[in-house]
Amino acid sequence: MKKIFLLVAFVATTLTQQLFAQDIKKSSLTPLLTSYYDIKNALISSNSTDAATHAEAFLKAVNSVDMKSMPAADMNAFMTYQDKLAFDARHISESKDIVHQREHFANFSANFFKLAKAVKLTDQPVYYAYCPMKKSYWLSADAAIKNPYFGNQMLTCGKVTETLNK
Ligand SMILES: [Cu+2]
Repeated sequence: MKKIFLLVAFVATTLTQQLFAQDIKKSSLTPLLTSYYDIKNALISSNSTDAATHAEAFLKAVNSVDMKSMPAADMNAFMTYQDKLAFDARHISESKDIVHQREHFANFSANFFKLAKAVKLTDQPVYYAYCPMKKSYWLSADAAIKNPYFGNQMLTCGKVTETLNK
C-alpha cells in the first residue's frame, strides 16, 4: 500500500514537472511572436520609424534566446531560422524606407511562420494570411485582414490561408 502511494506521488510530481517545463518552453520564444506582431502592426500603419524600432527589439531578442532551457527539437528548429530571421530583422531595423522594410518583411514572415509551425509559440490562434498583390504572407493574431504590405492603400486585401491553434 505504501509503495502504491509512493508511486502515485512520483507520477504526480513528474507530471507537474512536465507541465512546468512546457510553460518554460513556451515562454522562451513567445517574446519573438509579440515582437513580430509589433513590427507587423507598424507596417500596417505605414510607420517606418516604429517598424525599425520594433525590428531592433526583435533582433536583440532573437540573438539572446536562452537555448539551454529548450527541448532539443525546438532548439534545432530555432537554430534553422535564427540567422535568417536576424538577417531580415536587421535590414528592417536599419532602414527608414517602408518599401525596403516590406521587401524584407515578406521573407521574414515566411521564415517566422515556419518557426511557428515547428515550435509552439502560443496557445492563441495564429492566422497566416496571403496578399495576392504582393504575393507574400504575414502572421496575425486576428482573423480580420489588415494588410502590412500596403497599409491604408489596400488595408483589407488578402485572405487567411492557414490557422495554427484553431
Ligand atoms: Cu535590406
